[in-house]
Amino acid sequence: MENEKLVLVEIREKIALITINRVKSLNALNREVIKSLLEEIDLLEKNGVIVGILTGSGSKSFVAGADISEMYQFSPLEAAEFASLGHKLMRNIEKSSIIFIAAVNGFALGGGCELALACDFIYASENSKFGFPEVTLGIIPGFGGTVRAPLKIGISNAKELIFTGKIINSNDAFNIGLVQKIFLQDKLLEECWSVAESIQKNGVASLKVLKSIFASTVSEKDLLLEQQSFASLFTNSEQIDRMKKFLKLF
Ligand code: CO8
Repeated sequence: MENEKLVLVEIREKIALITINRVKSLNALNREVIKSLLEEIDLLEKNGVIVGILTGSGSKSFVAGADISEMYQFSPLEAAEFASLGHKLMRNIEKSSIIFIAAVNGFALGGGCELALACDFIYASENSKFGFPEVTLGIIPGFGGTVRAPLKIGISNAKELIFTGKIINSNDAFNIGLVQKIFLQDKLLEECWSVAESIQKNGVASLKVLKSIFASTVSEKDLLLEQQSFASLFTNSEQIDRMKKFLKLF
């Protein structure tokens, strides 16, 4: 089990299923997972994959956020490096020529919700849950959520979710435009493959040009501001206290 790959990839007909595989931690993103995702996505692009379906292992979680057990002891410098690594992954997904469908099969919280937002659109299982619990941990979204959520769901919906840290179900996520379609959990991947096949039949050059146009709608300057603000909170005892509380360390 220890030696299992953190990211699993299956390719069929220029469509790749990419599965984050850390089931025991609800697929939380640590540095290793982020680096593996970066490497796998780079390889897929080099191999001419046209559509990627990104999901989480198991039936409970897509990604339950950045790994709190790794983050809680970060210095501001380490937090800045982690945010930079996460931003690189999200931006690579956005700028890549591959069209990414997030297949959200459970919790998509914090960095998990941000990862889904970096994909081109989101399909979800009916049991999925979304939110930005960062404020409950004394931090802020640090993988681009403050930039991409307002673009996708509007500034007030984004502020409501981010300021409250509340967790919403798939129907509420659908109603604010965060999720494009909801499926029964055992049909989610099948439906994603079917849409991926319909996209994959289209002109490859058209898809590539579209990806780059859409990527340019996200402001690099705003992403950098979030990255720097995120790191600044790691000088604050609230962050350590709140994260230790989640980890039951006192
Ligand atoms: N990090 C590390 N471990 C986690 C995480 C996480 N984000 N989420 C769950 N786990 C672990 C739990 O600690 C637990 O481990 P163990 O079995 O060893 O005790 C295991 O996964 C199962 O979790 P639970 O027992 O808590 O399962 P429940 O069904 O009771 O609850 C929840 C599920 C509601 C998802 C709950 O686990 C939870 O609240 N998780 C944390 C969610 C969260 O706050 N996510 C946001 C994290 S912050 C973030 O993502 C910031 C992103 C920006 C980073 C910027 C770069 C630096």
